[in-house]
Amino acid sequence: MTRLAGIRICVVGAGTSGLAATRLCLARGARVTLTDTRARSAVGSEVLALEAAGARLALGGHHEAGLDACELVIVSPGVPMFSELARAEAGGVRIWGEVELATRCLASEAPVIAVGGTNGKSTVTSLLAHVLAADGRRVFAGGNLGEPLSDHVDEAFDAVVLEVSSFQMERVDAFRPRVSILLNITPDHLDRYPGLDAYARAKGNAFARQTARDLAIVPHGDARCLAEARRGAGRVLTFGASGDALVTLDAVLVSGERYERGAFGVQGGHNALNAAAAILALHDLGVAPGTIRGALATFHGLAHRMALVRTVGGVRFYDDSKGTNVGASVTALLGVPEARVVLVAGGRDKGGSYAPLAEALREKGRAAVLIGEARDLIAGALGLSCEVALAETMEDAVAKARALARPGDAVLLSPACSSFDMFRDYKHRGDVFAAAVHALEEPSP
Ligand code: UMA
Repeated sequence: MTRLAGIRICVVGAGTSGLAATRLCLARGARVTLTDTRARSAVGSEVLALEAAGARLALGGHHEAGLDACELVIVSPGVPMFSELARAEAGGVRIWGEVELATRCLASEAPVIAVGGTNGKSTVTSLLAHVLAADGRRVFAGGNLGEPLSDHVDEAFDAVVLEVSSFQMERVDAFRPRVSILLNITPDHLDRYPGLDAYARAKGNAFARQTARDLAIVPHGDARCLAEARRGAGRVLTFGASGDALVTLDAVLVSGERYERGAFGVQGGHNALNAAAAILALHDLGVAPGTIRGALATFHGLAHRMALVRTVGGVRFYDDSKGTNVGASVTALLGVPEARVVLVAGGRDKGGSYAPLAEALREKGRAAVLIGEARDLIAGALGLSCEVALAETMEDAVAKARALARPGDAVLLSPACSSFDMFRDYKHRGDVFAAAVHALEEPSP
C-alpha cells in the first residue's frame, strides 16, 4: 500500500472524484491543496468542509495551487492538460488519476475488474456487480459509474468492479486489474483527443500492467481493441460471433455452458455482447454457471439507458439520456422495437461525426427534435434524412416530439452529446425529460 503521510499533494478539480481523493489523502496524513477553477462563492459546502478538515483551498483557477512545488498531483478525469500542470510534470512531479490513487490505497486484496469501452461499460459494471452479489460476494461497483473508490478503500470487499473511462486511464501507473474488459471503441471525446488512436491508447492503459496471471477480454476480430490488450501480458479472451464467448441468435456459449438469451433480463444484440464479456470474467472469477444464469435473468439494466418512461396516446417514450455519443445513440435508435422513432438529440458537441446518426434516422426516423449547443451542427449533418425540428428546452422538445409522433411510434431521448450545456449531468437531463413526459396529457378519447 502506498504511504501518503506528510507528502505534499495537490488535487485538481473539486468534483466527485476530487473531493473523494482529497478525503482519502487527508485521512492518510498528506498535506493537501485542493484547487478548482470555480471561485469560492461557486463551490458547495463539501469543499468548504474539506478546508475545515485541513485542506488548503486554491480556488478561482489553478495558478495559486503551487503545482510544481508538490510531490504528487491527483488530477480529476474531466480536467484536460493545462499549462501549470504541464510545467509541473516536466519538472518531475508525479501525476495520477483518482483510480490510481484509490487502487494503491486499497486495504483489501480483492481482485479488481476494470470495465472500459465507448459503450456498455456502465451496464457491464452493474451486471458484474449484480451477479457477484448474487454469489454472496461483497462487491464495490463504481468508478466512472459514479461512486469513487477513494471513499471506500478501507472497506472489506471480495471484488472491486470499476467502470473506467479513457479520462481516468490517462493517468495510471501501477494500476493492474486482475480482469480488464474493453467492450468496444467507437469515436467519442474527440474534443479532448487528437484522434481515435489517442483515445484508444488511453483506454488501453488498463491492460498495460497486466501479467500472465491476469485476464484481458476484448471483442473478437476487433484489431484495435486486441492491439490495446496486447500491450500487457494478460491472457486474452474474446467474445462475439466467434471467439471464446460465442454469441448466437438465441444463446451465449462459454466453455461448454449455454446461456439462453431469451432468459436474460435485458434484451438486444448489444446486451448479448455485454453479457458474453461479463460471463468470461465471471467464469474466471469462479462463479458457478447456475448462479450466473439466475442473476442474468434478474438484471434489468440501468436507469436512463433505454428505459421506458410512459406510453401516451399510443406513443412510447424512452429515456436513453446515457446515450452521450453517436455510437450509443445509433445503437439505441436501431434497438427500439417500434418501426418509427422521433429522436430527441443534441447537447454539447464532442467533436465526432453525426453521419452514422443520419444513416440510422434514414432507416427508422420519423423525425428528429434537436436541442442544445449542437442543434444546428446536427441539423446540418442530418440533412434530408428525416424531418427536423429545433427546440429551446427539454419541455419544448417533448411537446414537439409528441406532435410529430404517430400512434405506434416511439419517442426516444438519446442525445449523442454530453449534457453539460443545459443540465448538471445525463441523469438530470433524463429526469427533466421524464418529468416532461409525465406532464403530458392523455388525448381525449
Ligand atoms: N475543473 C477544474 N479545472 C478544469 C476543469 C474542471 O478545476 O480545467 C473542475 C470543475 O470546476 C469541477 C470539477 O473539476 O468542480 C469536475 O471534475 P470532473 O469533470 O472530473 O468531474 P467529477 O465530478 O469528478 O466526475 C468524474 C467523472 N466526470 C468526467 O469524467 C467528466 C464522472 O464521470 C465520474 O462518475 C466521477 O468522476 C466519479 O468517478 C461522468 C462522465 O461524464 C459520468 N464521464 C465521461 C463519460 O462517461 O463519457 C468520461
